[in-house]
Amino acid sequence: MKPTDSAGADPVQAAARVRALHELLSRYDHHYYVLDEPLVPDVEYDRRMRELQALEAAFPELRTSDSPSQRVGGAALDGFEEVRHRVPMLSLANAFSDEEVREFDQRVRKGLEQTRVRYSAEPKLDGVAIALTYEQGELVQAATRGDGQRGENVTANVKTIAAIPLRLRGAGWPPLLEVRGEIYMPLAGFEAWNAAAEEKGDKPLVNPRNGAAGSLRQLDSKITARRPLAFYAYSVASTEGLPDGQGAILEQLKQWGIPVNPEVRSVQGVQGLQDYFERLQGKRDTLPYDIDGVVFKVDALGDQALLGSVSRAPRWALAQKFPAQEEMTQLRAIDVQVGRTGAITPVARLEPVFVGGVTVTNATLHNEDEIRRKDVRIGDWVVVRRAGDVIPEVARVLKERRPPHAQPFLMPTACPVCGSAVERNADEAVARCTGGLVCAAQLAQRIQHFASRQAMDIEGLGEKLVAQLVERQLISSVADLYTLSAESLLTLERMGEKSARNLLAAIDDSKTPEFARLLFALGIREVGVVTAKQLANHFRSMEALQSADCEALEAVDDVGPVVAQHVQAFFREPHNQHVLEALAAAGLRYQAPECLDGPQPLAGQIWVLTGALSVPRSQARQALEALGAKVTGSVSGKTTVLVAGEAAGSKLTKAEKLGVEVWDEDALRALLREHGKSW
Ligand code: I6G
Repeated sequence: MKPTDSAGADPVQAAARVRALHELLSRYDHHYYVLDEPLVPDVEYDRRMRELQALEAAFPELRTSDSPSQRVGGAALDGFEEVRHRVPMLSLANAFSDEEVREFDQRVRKGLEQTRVRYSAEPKLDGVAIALTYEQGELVQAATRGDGQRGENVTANVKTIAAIPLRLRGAGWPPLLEVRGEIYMPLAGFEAWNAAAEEKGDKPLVNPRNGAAGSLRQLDSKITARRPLAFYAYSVASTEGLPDGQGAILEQLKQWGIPVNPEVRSVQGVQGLQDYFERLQGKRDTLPYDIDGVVFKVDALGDQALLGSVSRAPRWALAQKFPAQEEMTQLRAIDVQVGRTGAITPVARLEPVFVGGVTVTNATLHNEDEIRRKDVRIGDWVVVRRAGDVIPEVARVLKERRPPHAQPFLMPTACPVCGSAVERNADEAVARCTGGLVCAAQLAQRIQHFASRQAMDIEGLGEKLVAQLVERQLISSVADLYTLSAESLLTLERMGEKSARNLLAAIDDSKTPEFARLLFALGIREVGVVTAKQLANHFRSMEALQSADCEALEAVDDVGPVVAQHVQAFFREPHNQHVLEALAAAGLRYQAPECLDGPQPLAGQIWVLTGALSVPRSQARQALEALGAKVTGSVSGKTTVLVAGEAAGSKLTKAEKLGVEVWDEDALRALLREHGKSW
């Protein structure tokens, strides 16, 4: 379909096109909001909307109150008119436990003299209740709940919400239909809105519910029109002329184009209520909107009438609430925690508070910027949020309750665990401890990285073993690996003499690594295998690398200002210097990179080394790599040659099974000699 040139259209053509666009856009809305099946991408929707707006601008007499273009908002109001509800908007009785739900079901069964009752169950959205009046199928009024008797006329604002049809679809609707439901702000819209607000330096919305309520209270509906709002219907003011039953009514509303929550279910008896509650509670964190509980309603309209209402709440309905996700408490202190990668996270120590079903004493403050943004101070009253299994967080500060002695937080300059300097890059939110090689909080992970295949390749030093070594304080830095004794290893769980011997041999074998491997093993931030190789080839010695300034570092391929800064921070840290000295003292001697310009006769070949060789395995590997071979740790069908030393085990068996060529050490030596190399 091609857009019409509005300027050139004649009035008859324009009127026909406007009618077609009304139909088209409301069909798009219906598929998007009610059927949850968008028909066209947003850009196409926007194109059609602009076409309609252009036609209405050229022919103002074609602009009707039910035009989809009216969703952009109109002239600002001075205030909201009061609206008297034809039928009072009741509230719901609340239940906070399964016991109260059982009692509700008991009362209902007794009142109806039934043994098992059919209920309609739905999520209870955390939004704003609204009453929508349709006369002859056209939306004529939208009113807030107010005190249940009188609300505010927010029609102009509600008309901007694309999910709410301005005209009902199909046929058969009563001449007067009052639909009630909840206007809410979907979480994605809320987050996008706040991200944009933050970028512009505007005040963010406190939460989706406040976002929805605030949006509806705008006197200028053009502002509401820009807010991401949506709607689900949950009941009607009068059931006259409608099908029998809550579920059937909602189904009918859907046919008329009114969005109904897809989670609505028909359930049987108290077990059905409890199962539904549990299912929704489990699903809560994955829903695209906030809910604070579920609503149960006796389904049959006759039964509802029999039960009636009491003190402004129907006896036939109940809201079962989830435990509150937000609570107030006082922030006693802010400590910092050091994560396994050195990331430093400020943690709020709180007066214990019951929230989200558990007692919370600590909550994350994420990082320094978040603390500044929320203006959190020690001593403040804060709102703590615990949603599902997510770590509790300090959501916001109650500034009006701020005590005069409240103290701003200062990020420590030294790591609380190891005392090393704390660094923070200008483009990062997270502060980090630079004592990667000594910090106990980071030690286990660092050691594992140090020993890993692409680093020092120490076979047999697995996660559980490293955890034990750190826990028993047998090592406090990677250098201590080289002073481990068989006696101390034998004190560990599941460590026999043979394993201890093998491990010590593997550690010893790693004492002559290539320079690049050692660099990678040190775990300098953002220095991966490739960058480590580039740095090693460029500087060729630890001394040259350590004394390089940022300019010299950035001259290396792959190294930008961030990596250069990490390298410098690492070598500046005295703790790291001590570990390098201790490694040297323990006999570690790295090998400067070979000149890689020579011939590469083994290029494209994959070699594996196994068993005991007369030289450390790392040395043999380097010699092979200098000839262009790739040396890997496991045998497969792709392996070119397996070099088997003394007491070779499972790798040799596997190679034989796969028909991989197997050499002994002498054959390898001869090959190296042939190419003018040796070890
Ligand atoms: O189904 C419902 C969802 C939420 C409701 C309801 C509600 O209040 C926020 N309130 C009433 C009075 C009824 N159903 C009948």
